[in-house]
Amino acid sequence: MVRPFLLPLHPLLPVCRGIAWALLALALLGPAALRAAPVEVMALGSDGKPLPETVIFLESSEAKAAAKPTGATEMQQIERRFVPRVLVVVPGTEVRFPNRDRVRHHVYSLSPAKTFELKLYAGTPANPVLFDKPGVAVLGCNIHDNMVGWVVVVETPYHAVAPATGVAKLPDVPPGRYRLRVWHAGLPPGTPATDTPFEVPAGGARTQVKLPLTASAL
Ligand SMILES: [Cu+2]
Repeated sequence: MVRPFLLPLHPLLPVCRGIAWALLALALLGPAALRAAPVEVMALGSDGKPLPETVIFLESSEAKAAAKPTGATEMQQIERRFVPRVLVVVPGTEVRFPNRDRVRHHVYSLSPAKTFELKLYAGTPANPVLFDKPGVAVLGCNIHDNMVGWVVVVETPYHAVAPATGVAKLPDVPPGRYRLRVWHAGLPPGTPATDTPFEVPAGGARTQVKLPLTASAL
């Protein structure tokens, strides 16, 4: 006979075994309500075409509590462009700005969300920049006026930036009531992210959002 959990015979053995099996079943099956699932958001422009670089995030009080800073995060400079051009982080994240070009850059932000300056440098500046409050920091370079990047600081771990396909994928979202927030750097400066109630059922969700601009706006 197989006694999977408790080997010594004891009067309480069947009870213990019952509890153990119940816990195992709970762990394996789980209440569906607690299981995280993918959420896909198709971001479209006013022309109905995919809108890359759209920032999608899902907010709730539970999401805010779950937002923990990630480890090393980078926004590089390659061929006089920020890569990625749009970076989403949670408050408390340190971002490095390695310069992969032969020319020097002088990266700065005057945005209230984060004001900083990395004076003329080559390579990777020693100190990362700490983004400590929610909002959008618009980055520029003192040397190259056409360089522009955005660090979007959101209080939720459920965020994504739409790739060229326009489909932003948030892999592990627990079911629940959220606010779907949508932002794009091509919106007029200072425009807040759109804010719509959004319910994520067990098993995930798919939706589509449309913004009043086109991919060629940037
Ligand atoms: Cu530069």
